[in-house]
Amino acid sequence: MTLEAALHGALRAGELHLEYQPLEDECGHWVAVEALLRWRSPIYGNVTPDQFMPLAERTGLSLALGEWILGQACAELARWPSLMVAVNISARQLADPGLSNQVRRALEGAGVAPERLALEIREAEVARAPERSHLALAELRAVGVQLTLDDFGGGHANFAGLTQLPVHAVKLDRALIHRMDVGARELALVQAVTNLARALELIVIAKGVETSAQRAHLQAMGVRRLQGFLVAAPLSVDALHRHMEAQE
Ligand code: G
Ligand code: G
Ligand code: NA
Ligand code: MN
Repeated sequence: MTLEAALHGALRAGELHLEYQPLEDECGHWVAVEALLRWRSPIYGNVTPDQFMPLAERTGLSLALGEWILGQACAELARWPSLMVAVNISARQLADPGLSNQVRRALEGAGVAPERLALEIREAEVARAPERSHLALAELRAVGVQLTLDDFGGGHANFAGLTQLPVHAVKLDRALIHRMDVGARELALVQAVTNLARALELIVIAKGVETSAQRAHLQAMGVRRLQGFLVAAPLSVDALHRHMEAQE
């Protein structure tokens, strides 16, 4: 069976699930989680989204996957009243005129308030279709969800466009965070991007934080949301649940 055929059956066969990677606040409390799609295929073994999302985008299957992910993440979120959940939205989904209604239905179905859902849109995708993306984001914003520009500063940075983009937060690209270890100029870059975002009244989130030196620098810069292996790797629902019970 081809990967494409296997992926088509995966949703119905229950081979997909979500893991959740936490984001910590300045006190080290977990305040949000990012939903990350996982596929355990009986034929191909564990397949990462890097391997199958491009295929799902080409075939349009990412629309059905995306709808399932939104519903599942909202349903699972109902278990953790103190957390927000972030869901990645693909380019196809963002281009789909039905997206904002789909988001509304997922929230209503799970009885989750819109403010507790964040949607992450990759900057590269906004850059590819700026006008259409802008309209889609404005519509989602009207639903009341939080909007995050993902992988910000990762080579597609459109600083001029950022002043008009209806997002609440930017998530700094992992490469920016990793390069902080290189030296003072790399640190200065992260500081400058952070200052820019803050001047535009955007929340700044860092992903890919792996070392306590990175955490210390980011905290000194006033970055209050950190995500990465230093905080925690992506967790199963059960592992997250155990942690949340212990944190209460
Ligand atoms: O979690 P992992 O390293 O396997 O993710 C690899 C890539 O796939 C990342 O860029 C991530 O944003 C993306 N990804 C993970 N889960 C989802 C999802 O639910 N929807 C979309 N569109 N992308 C996802
Ligand atoms: O592109 P995105 O950040 O959405 O990809 C998420 C994936 O990145 C997760 O599946 C996870 O395995 C991986 N990841 C999460 N935290 C870190 C980190 O601190 N360092 C690295 N290298 N990868 C990470
Ligand atoms: Na990855
Ligand atoms: Mn993301």
